[in-house]
Amino acid sequence: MKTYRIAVIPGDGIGKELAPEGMRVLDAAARAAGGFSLEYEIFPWGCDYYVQHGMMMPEDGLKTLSTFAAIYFGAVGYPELVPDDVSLHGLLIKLRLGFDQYVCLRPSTLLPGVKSPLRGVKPGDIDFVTVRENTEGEYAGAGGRMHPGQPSELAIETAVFTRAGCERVIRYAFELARSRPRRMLAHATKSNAQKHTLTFWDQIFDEVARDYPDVKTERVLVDAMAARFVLKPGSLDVVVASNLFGDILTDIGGAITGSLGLSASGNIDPERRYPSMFEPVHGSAPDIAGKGIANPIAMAWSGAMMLDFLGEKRAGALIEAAIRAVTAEGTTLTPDLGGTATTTQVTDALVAKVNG
Ligand code: GGG
Repeated sequence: MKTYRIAVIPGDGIGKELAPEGMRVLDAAARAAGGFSLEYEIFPWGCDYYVQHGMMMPEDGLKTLSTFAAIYFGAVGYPELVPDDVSLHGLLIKLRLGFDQYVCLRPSTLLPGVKSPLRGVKPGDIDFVTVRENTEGEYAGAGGRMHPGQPSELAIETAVFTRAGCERVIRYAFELARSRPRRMLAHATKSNAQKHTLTFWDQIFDEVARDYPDVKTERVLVDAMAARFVLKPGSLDVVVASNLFGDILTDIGGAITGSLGLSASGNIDPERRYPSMFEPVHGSAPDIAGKGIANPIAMAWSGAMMLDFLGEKRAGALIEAAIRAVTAEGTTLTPDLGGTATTTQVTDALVAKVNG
């Protein structure tokens, strides 16, 4: 029997409550599918760790994690303890960059039984995937502040777009689009205003597109793309976007599919040189942390993406089917979906469905 070693980083806020719930669902799926098991090691890294050690994770954290099959991540951020830019760059972004997880895969799917805030939209009408560039762009951390306290004080944040970095993520998005029935790929840009980086992005997109004549492509300005997510989400199949644009657009993707509490993601190294990392799109939600009402579905769904990536497709599919069954029934839902169930009750319902 195969055993996968999974590094679990619950992180902060609701991440601490959701990681154990996600592991319950994963274990149920492993038992039900058979043929493999999961062995977890928990790493208590995050803002509490920062308060004790002055850093979000140990110096040798990447080396420690490098031997695992995958990373299962909760959420990061607790601004009462650590400024958000310090916590995000000190943990989540450090892992994405350190393990060259250059593809951030974020599906937007309207589940059965879930009501979209958009009028006239029903399950099946929203089913697209955003491929977010995950290691450079606007989150490269390049920049600085000068002349503090002076009238001339200034801050610069430089977006970094490399040929290799753009090409590999755009190529991944084309391959993904080619594997889906509609074979459509839209790329988000703002090259009318960002005359250096995004014109370069557009140019590379057009170059790569020549290798995929069977994929229908579209260039969409990011502001128009944001409106499109809301007004015509059914017209989208695969979207590729830079780091910042992808981050913003996928929160809209969560909103139109009923709740960010349903949005899963994978931070992927497609070449499998390093562990990939799976996490809900939502953050640590300090306002509801400790109340036992956070929605565990995004965490469970991220776990399904992890199993799928590890090659355990049947187990991943069992979790996805359980999620669909629970939302379709609509009797055990957390408050973000209009229900009154607790985190644990929703997880129990997911486990029961996985067990059949
Ligand atoms: N579970 C994801 C999480 O903690 N997200 C916090 C956040 O602000 N993320 C920004 C990003 O995904 O780049």
